[in-house]
Amino acid sequence: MKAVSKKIAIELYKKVYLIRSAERGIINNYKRNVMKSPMHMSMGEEAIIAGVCQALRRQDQALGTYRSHGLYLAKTGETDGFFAEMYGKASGNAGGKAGSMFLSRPSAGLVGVSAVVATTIPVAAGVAYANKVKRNGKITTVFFGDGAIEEGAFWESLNFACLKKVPLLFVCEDNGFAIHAGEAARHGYKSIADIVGKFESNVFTSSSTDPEVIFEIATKAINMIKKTKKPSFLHLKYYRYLEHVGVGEDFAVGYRPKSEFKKWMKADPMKLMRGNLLKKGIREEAIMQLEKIIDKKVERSISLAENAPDPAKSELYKNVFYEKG
Ligand SMILES: Cc1ncc(C[n+]2csc(CCOP(=O)(O)OP(=O)(O)O)c2C)c(N)n1
Repeated sequence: MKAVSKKIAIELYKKVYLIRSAERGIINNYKRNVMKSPMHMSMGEEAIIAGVCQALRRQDQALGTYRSHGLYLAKTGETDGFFAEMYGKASGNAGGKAGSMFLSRPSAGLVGVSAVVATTIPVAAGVAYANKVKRNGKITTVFFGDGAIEEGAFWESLNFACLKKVPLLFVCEDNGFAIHAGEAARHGYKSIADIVGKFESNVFTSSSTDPEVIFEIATKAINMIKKTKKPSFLHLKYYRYLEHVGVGEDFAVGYRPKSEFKKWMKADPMKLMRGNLLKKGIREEAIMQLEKIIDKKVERSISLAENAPDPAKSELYKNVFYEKG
């Protein structure tokens, strides 16, 4: 692995820490029932999100799933609209109508995310195809869980993207579970990387939780899209720290042992990235200062969201599809 510069390492840590800090803010307040949106937390997946987003330019696009707090924060860097959206307030990024599961910010390249498994994959293939036709040089990324591979939409999109050679980066974030169902109960195949490798694509795999490693792989994958004019596919393993939906642990359910969590925690993305900064000679006090700034930004956004007005009644039917009846 080539050494990542100090500048990029700091940017990676800022992304990872922002995601962790923002989600801590959600956990601390969610139990007061002030945020009405179901929460699918990003904790554990930060290396993937930070690493891939760091390899993208602002104008490059991303689409994701209901588990996209991290993606929104890494792609936009903003927290005011994020938290107001969690609180369903008028100042929310989508006026309080999207909540946690439908985040978007096209101006920062976040095209959209969806609560319906696999639905943004064909949209991403279309966005990437449009970029190819327009010759604008943009790269599109689509993040999805391993459960999405069981949907026909994934295979149709993969085939279309490889046939038309669109500038698309597929990112499979594989935590081994679809809600509580493990791989053995779902997969009729041995290795997704082997299968996708038979398509006209560039395939990369990793189970690293080091944001620097993921950044390097994502950079290679993007360079390969440009060089070969074929889509790239990342198969990346991670461990979901919290329950499928909600802000607590779920080890008592019995589908996965806490010992696994403890093993993955030894290579926690935030811990690894903090260690990387220290190894690069960045001082502990400088890191703490950076963390303090991010925590303050999160606290301020939460306070603004708490005190923001609800959307006006007159806004209820604006920008939504509904049947008059
Ligand atoms: C089309 C569709 N089928 C079923 C569901 C219910 N559902 C929500 S999340 C989920 C599991 C998806 O697992 P995975 O894609 O691996 O993502 P993860 O939640 O692990 O990030 C399911 C089945 C849904 N939202 N959409």
